[in-house]
Amino acid sequence: MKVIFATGNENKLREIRQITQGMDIEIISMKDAGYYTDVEETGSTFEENAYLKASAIAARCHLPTLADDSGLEIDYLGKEPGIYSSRYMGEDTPYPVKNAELLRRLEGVPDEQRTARFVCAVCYVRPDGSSETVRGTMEGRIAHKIAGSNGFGYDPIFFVPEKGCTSAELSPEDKNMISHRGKALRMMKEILEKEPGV
Ligand code: ITT
Repeated sequence: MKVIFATGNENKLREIRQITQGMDIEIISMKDAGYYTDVEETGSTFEENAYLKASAIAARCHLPTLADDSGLEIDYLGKEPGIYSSRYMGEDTPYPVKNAELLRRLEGVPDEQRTARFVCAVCYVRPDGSSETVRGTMEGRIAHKIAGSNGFGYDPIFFVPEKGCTSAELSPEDKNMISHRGKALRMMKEILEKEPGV
């Protein structure tokens, strides 16, 4: 099954390709499909924004389309940066700066109050406009210092208790096995397998 993945984020795309390897899904990037659109994320939930991105592209290319809207929720900060994760401190601010600022805002906060999660909503929009959305999460807590160079974004400050390290210290395979994105895409696979013609 061929689907467009409506994302401009190369790091996401790399993970999406790794996770869907061996699944009966051929992922076509917007770039490869010859489409580009920077959809305004005006929704108030991950699910709404994933739908906005997937439906905008599906309406233009008339092909089955997936999109991912994801982010980091830090409980102590009232679930910030949440749906604003890529826009936090400005879209062009480098992640080492964003991560250092979040660590600063949590200075002196004990481990039990540093709980956080990565959330990933994946939305599938059919050419007829109907849609399905799933959500995957990965629970953890905000580390006390930046560690690791794998992954992207907030991975270097996201401590995964079951692994005893940050998600930036995990191999891509280990991260994908437990990540919000891995979980959401495996749930979406179940839906896609039931699609007619697949
Ligand atoms: P598209 O909308 O084009 O897909 P984007 O980067 O703008 O790309 P989002 O609006 O969904 O995507 O923002 C997701 C942000 O959440 C991302 O830029 C990271 O800052 C953070 N994030 C999501 N998943 C992550 C992960 O697995 N590891 C680290 N940070 C992650």
